[in-house]
Amino acid sequence: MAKKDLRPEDYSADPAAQMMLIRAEELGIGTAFTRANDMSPCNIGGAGMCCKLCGMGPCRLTKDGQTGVCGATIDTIQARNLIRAIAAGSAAHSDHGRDMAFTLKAVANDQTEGYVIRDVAKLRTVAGYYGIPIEGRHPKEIANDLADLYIAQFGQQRGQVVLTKRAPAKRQKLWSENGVVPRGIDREVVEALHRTHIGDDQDPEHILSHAVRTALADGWGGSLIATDISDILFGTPAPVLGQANLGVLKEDMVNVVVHGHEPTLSQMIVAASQDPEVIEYAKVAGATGVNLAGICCTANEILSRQGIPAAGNFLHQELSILTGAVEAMVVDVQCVMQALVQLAENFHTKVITTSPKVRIKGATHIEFDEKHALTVAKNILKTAIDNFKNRGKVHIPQIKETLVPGFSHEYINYMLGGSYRASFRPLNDAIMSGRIRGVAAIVGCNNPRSKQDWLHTYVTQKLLMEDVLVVETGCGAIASAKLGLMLGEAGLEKVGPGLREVCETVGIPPVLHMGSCVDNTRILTVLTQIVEEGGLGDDIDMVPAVGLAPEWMSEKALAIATYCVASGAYVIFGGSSPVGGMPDKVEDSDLVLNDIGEGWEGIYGGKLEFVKDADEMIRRTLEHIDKKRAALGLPVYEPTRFGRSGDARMLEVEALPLSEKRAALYGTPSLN
Ligand code: XCC
Ligand code: SF4
Repeated sequence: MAKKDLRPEDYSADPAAQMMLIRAEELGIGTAFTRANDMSPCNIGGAGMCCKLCGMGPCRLTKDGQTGVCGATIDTIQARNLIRAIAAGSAAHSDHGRDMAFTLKAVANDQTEGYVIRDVAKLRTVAGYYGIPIEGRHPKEIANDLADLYIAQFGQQRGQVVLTKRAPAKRQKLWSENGVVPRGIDREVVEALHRTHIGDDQDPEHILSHAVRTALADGWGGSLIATDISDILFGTPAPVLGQANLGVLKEDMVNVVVHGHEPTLSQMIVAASQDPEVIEYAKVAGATGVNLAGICCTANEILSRQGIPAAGNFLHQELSILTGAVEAMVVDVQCVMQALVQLAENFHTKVITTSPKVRIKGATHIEFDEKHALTVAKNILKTAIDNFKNRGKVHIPQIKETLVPGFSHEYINYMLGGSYRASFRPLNDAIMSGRIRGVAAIVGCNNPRSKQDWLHTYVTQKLLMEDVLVVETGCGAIASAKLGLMLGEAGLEKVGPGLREVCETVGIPPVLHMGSCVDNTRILTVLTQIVEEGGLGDDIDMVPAVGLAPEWMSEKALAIATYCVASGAYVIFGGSSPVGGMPDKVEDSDLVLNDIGEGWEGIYGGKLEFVKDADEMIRRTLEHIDKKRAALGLPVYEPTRFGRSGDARMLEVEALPLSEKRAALYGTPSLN
């Protein structure tokens, strides 16, 4: 029984999603949207005040001064719940990083099928950070040493995760003084679980300090390893032309949707889909070929490297199956809804699990293994092609947008100065002069408890008008892509004049797609490089920048938030706080909330806040940016000071036909 009478336009801001929700209703099929409406969240658990860490409980605390059976207070219970979520999020990212490190090791030793080291320059740069010898060595030798070093970071017991040395010097000192330098990635996750077992760490601040160390093991550890190695093996992203939304599915082709996170699988499926033998097999089956499309971060991985279209973000996983046009949805790890299998039973779609870690009852399991990667990928595609004949009626919304993704930190560096003068100087200068007021990283998930994509795109658009440069990853990036914000001519007229001038001069969209969620580490790298370039302070907390995750839902998002805060960023999350307490009813339930806000700000210069209202998120973002500008002695942001120089060119570009506009603004994007 639905709690509220909601219409498709209340569920999602995306017209393609609205069309599929109407279709779902016609068919009488439920989705996460309607299930969220049917299921009200538990208010005690939602406030972080329910403990089920032992068999004496679960203890649900609802009154001031109340404790659990063991005597645990509300603060302790909230801190334990939060650190467990952060540990799970860090574990997910880092286990992905571990698998990447094993893949690199196997590639270096010729034990895989189909993979090569695609970006030798990045391999050499990364190896150089750690003093791994480079000169005169074969890339595979360097890769072997780097893989060994990275694999060792997971099981390391003492010392410091080596990747933390890539943070600004002042930041490293601060971490060390506060005892939060991660020693080994797995060790911090295990210790988080140990500390929260019944009868262990019961000082909320002490627990939260370890939460920081655990999250740092993710951001400056597991996730950064994942990004580094993905770039080395599959290429560091550079701008390509891509498309996003359900309209990328094709009526005359075998549609294979890849969903999840690890690029090892999706990259090989991309390769297999271009194999003449596979294309021929599809033709024999009556299709014109195989059409790949991504969902969630898998989408981001192959979109930002090869321009493979994105069918959508998190809440599009069920909607894509509802088109009736998907022969197979191939999933690996994370953010894959169990509901897919039951939903797929209404259609011909096969849900194919591939990871040895993930099975879903009722799904087809074809285990992926890097030793036979290309063979397995071809088998998966053939299974999809064999299923083409079973397709019934299709309903593909003819809605899609074009975008230019692929803004890795390396590419930003290059685009600002070219190969010989690659530098962040122009970006720093633009921020210092006030052309760019500041930077916002808008990231994170969809959450059916809030209208899909609405918060993301509202906040993004408002900040662009305020001359804030926006960088995005994850499902948030796909939200902006679907709305056409990642292509300049669709958006530059709605962008503040100073930012517009910079976008026109450099030839970039006002919203930069920086990759998947593990690639939030690219944002850390950009911030570090801004600091190292000079003029904007000597640590990340001095840069006029804010991180936002307006529609977050996953535990990984909490890990990301925490490592960003510990790196010095002000982070604003939408929705409700997992440690929100009920301060109007239970007064002593806001200690943890204050601790991760003002408390962390006092130590790390960054803070984590949960803000429901979109305009309030924007207000706080701008207030923070302006405060940081003032602290650096930069000119007060002045909206009318810049932009005239760009108007004449903009009018010229406006007069061009659409096909030429893109080239005039960005040059000709490469398509490989
Ligand atoms: Fe998952 Fe990474 Fe969230 Fe999207 S944004 S719903 S975590 S896929 Ni990371
Ligand atoms: Fe209750 Fe304490 Fe057990 Fe938690 S650990 S369930 S508060 S008795």
